[in-house]
Amino acid sequence: METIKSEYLDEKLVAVKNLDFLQYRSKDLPTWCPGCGYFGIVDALYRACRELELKHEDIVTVSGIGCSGRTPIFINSYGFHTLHGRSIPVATGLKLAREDLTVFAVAGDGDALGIGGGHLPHVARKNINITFLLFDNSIYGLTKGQSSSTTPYEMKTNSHPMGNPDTPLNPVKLALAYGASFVARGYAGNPQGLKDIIKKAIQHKGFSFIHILTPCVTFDKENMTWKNLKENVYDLNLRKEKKNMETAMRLAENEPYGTGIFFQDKKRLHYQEILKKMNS
Ligand SMILES: Cc1ncc(C[n+]2csc(CCOP(=O)(O)OP(=O)(O)O)c2C)c(N)n1
Ligand code: SF4
Repeated sequence: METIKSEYLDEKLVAVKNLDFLQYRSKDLPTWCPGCGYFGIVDALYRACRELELKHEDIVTVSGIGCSGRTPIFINSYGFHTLHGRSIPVATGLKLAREDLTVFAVAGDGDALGIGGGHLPHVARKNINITFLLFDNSIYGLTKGQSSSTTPYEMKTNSHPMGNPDTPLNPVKLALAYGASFVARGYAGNPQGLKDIIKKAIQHKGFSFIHILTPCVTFDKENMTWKNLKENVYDLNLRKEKKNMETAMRLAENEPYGTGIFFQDKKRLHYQEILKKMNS
């Protein structure tokens, strides 16, 4: 695939080895706070698209509302900034209408597990062939630091200055329990590792769920910080365990910082394959 000519990319920079993934970056440079983990996530996404040689016109990124909701604006492809919590149903409709496209749905932890939490079980059980990226910074970023569905118990936030009284959800366990056929976790501070996971998720036939640990440097100074993540994140492959559901559930329960693929069912038919089979 040739690097596209572009008025907004410095061609000399792009010509430097391995920087041509920048062609997937849009001319609207990210408005996220300096140091936000989301920069690492889109970096990984650009690299995955480049390595799979996806055409710009064949990619669609669908988002909800939140700082994460701005993601499609920063990708040089098609995108849809939808309603709060609705990236999954919109991405589902799109994929059903245009099976040929690579469809990403993205959402923050509030977007995905709070207001939009009801969509996750259904996209998983139907095995819709899209890639879902959950940007989990364990806080509401855009609305200035309220507790979310993944904020740790007792953590002080702007909505709970005396401490969060709620028990957090475990996104990987949820995705496994809902029957997602591909469940993984990545880390915004390791774009190369996250890129490899995203590539495998795109290639997976069925619903792929990627839980991404990513700091909100502005509103979380104690939990999901760069320092905390850097010290604790590790590669699950080091565990050398069999990749079955039982192991995946145990790792999801016990290893909040393990990254890699927890579970993948390569044999299960995805939704459109099932419909074709039924109609044949
Ligand atoms: C129906 C509706 N309810 C509430 C809001 C306010 N709101 C906007 S973004 C957001 C939460 C954002 O947090 P998260 O999904 O974790 O994303 P982040 O900003 O951290 O990327 C809320 C509550 C809204 N825009 N629409
Ligand atoms: S508020 Fe938090 S999540 Fe939003 S851009 Fe800033 S650092 Fe990132």
